Amino acid sequence: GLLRIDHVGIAVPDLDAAIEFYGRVFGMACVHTEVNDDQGVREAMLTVGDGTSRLQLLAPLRDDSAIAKFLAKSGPGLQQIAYTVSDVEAAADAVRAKGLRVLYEQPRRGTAGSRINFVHPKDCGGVLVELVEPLHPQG
Ligand code: V0V
Repeated sequence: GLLRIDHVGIAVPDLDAAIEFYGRVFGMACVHTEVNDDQGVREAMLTVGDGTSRLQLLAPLRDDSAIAKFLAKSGPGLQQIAYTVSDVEAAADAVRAKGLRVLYEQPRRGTAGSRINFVHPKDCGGVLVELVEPLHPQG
């Protein structure tokens, strides 16, 4: 099952400008940045309030990346909601068993050594759902 909301992901054209915006307007702290070449993103993780909620800013590395396509089609904005799971293979299997399309046969590498997979947005009411197994799951 799902443990909690891991993060909410927002597509942005300029990562540094977005980090500056969320810090200045909402006081959010950037706690991690990373380039994920496989996913074609430069990303930043920001904590909200007490640090238990997180926002992920996603900027495209390349024109053919998922984030570049999303920005071209929909513009900047909410791109995904991610749920923490303790076992990403089991979570993906459970979703597949309900007849939904999971994007990858095997999990791929996500932020900070996590393992990730996605449920197709067309099977989730227009929402791209990410399943995240953190490197060090808590609870
Ligand atoms: C596309 N669509 C979306 C969407 N992206 N709907 C809701 N939310 C999104 N994010 C819609 C799109 O408007 C189309 O609607 C339809 O889905 C099919 O789109 P498409 O153009 O045929 O397909 P693509 O090429 O845009 O691909 C969509 C998918 C792609 C979801 C397959 O974005 C993908 O593979 N995403 C998973 C990887 C990802 O998002 N990586 C970046 C984050 P109509 O026009 O048919 O109605 S990386 C990350 O989160 C990391 C590293 C982490 O958390 O650790």
